[in-house]
Amino acid sequence: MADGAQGGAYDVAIVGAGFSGLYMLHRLRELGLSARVFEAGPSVGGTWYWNRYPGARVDIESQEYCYSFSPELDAEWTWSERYAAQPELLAYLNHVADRFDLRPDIQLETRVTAAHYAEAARRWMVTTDRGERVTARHVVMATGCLSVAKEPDMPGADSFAGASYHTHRWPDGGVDFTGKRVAVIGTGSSAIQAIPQIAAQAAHLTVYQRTPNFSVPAHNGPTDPAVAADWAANRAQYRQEARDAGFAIRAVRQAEETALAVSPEERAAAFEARWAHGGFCLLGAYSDLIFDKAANDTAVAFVADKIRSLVEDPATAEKLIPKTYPIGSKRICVDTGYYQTFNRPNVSLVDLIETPIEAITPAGVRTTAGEERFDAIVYAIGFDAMTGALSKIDIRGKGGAALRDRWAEGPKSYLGLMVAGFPNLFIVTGPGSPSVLSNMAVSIEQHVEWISDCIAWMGERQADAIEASEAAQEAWVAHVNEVADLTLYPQANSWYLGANVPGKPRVFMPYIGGFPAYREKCAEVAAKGYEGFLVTAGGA
Ligand code: NA7
Repeated sequence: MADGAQGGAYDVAIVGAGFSGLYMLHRLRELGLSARVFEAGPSVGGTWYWNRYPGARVDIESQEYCYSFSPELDAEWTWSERYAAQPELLAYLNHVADRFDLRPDIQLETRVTAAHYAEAARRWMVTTDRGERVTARHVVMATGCLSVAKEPDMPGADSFAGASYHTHRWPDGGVDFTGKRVAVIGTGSSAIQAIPQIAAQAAHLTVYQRTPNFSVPAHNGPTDPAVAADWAANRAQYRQEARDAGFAIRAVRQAEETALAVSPEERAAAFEARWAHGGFCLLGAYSDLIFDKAANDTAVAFVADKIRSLVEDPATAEKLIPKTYPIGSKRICVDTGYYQTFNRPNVSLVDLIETPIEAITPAGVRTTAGEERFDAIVYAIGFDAMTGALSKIDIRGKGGAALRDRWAEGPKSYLGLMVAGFPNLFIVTGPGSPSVLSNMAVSIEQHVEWISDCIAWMGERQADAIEASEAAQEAWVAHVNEVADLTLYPQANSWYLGANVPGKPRVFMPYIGGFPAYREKCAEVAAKGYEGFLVTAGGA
């Protein structure tokens, strides 16, 4: 039976009102359960509320980066561009909140600070930064994989007299850089989207690059009416094709042949065609690009030549070409005019490997080559990915064990969904699931549906607790590592490995075995009565 929502007692407490939290609430409502969403931000939207820096847009085509659960929602929403920009994505999520009347159960500007499991009562005690305490049978962490930003750790960062910005929390209403001397620190996806926009406005832009990234053109533009019509006619089939694709991204168009099985001319033509199409599909050109270093080298060489052809100054081009890790082993960026921006007379590039930052000073940035003065510094330095948001909350399971202690050596979970010792605590797209190595929209729907089905199943059996068994968790973690080691991914110092956060254990966090295999495994586990989980009813 569903708990009433009186007295702050819910069936489910959901943390976060982004893509995951909104759909989770909708599904639970359909089951007749009481649920409350706690969202730290002043709006729904999660990632797409916070990341509103200039140029912020999704790197997966909009037609497949959205919910698929409601044909009515699909029918009434149109995407104006091939890759939606942040304002449109935020408008979409707000529309979803309104359309499904979700707002009454969402509490904004409320950060969950703690969640403690009361073993005898089999309930979670959830505490917020407003001093509220509510209880819930289940907690769903819909906290996002890239929601806790890294803070500038360079000496003197607080001393800068100009304006400091972080791409992750851009001021409402934007920033006017006209006439300003601006520094951007970082060259990840956020910076690569922001740099062309800032360069077009600023008097001068200096880009501080520690590790160059591989970037491919988006070829973004207004939605092609023929593409929209094709999707409208074949949406169900295309969505299924996405679910059946390794990264759950239909547009990758994964080829089956291997790179070295074809002639260099044929390979060049294939890469060229995919570069002309734009986006992640370059990595789908051959099946062995993420497994075989020699195959990968062919794609590296292709992109390096592209960079050389796009950047007029040969020395700058060489600095922009990644040389220390395989292509794809860090998420490739999808850009609009990134490399060409370095041809502008008002843009310069500083290679921090050659001349590292010594300090941020009151006037600007000092590297080993000297000090440069700025009016504004933009930090685009990334996130404490995948575990950051969970570690920030004081989560305590059975015996008062803290999740952050259990994960001190790296995150362990069963299917990225649950953690042994933390009954009734679900994670959406947690470490150990495909999450950031997949189309998040597809992965989120699969997780939300699995979790709500599980909660419904428990309700039917009057089960009051479910948790991952230690044995199933250990076996899954071993499998996640085993498949990661079959690929080139661990060769890059990426945030997939926690390598971007000093002191974070080096563990490959997402599951690289492919979304279809993962989805099948989750379905099989559920079909076998939640195999690998311990289920208790009435204390038994
Ligand atoms: P990323 O991809 O983690 O990029 C962060 C960038 O900031 C990257 O170039 C880092 O260089 C650089 N960085 C981080 N710390 C420093 C310091 N201390 N000094 C200089 N440079 C630094 O984050 P994004 O926000 O761009 O993108 C995250 C994801 O969002 C992206 O993959 C998409 O999925 C969307 P490093 O590589 O560590 O040498």
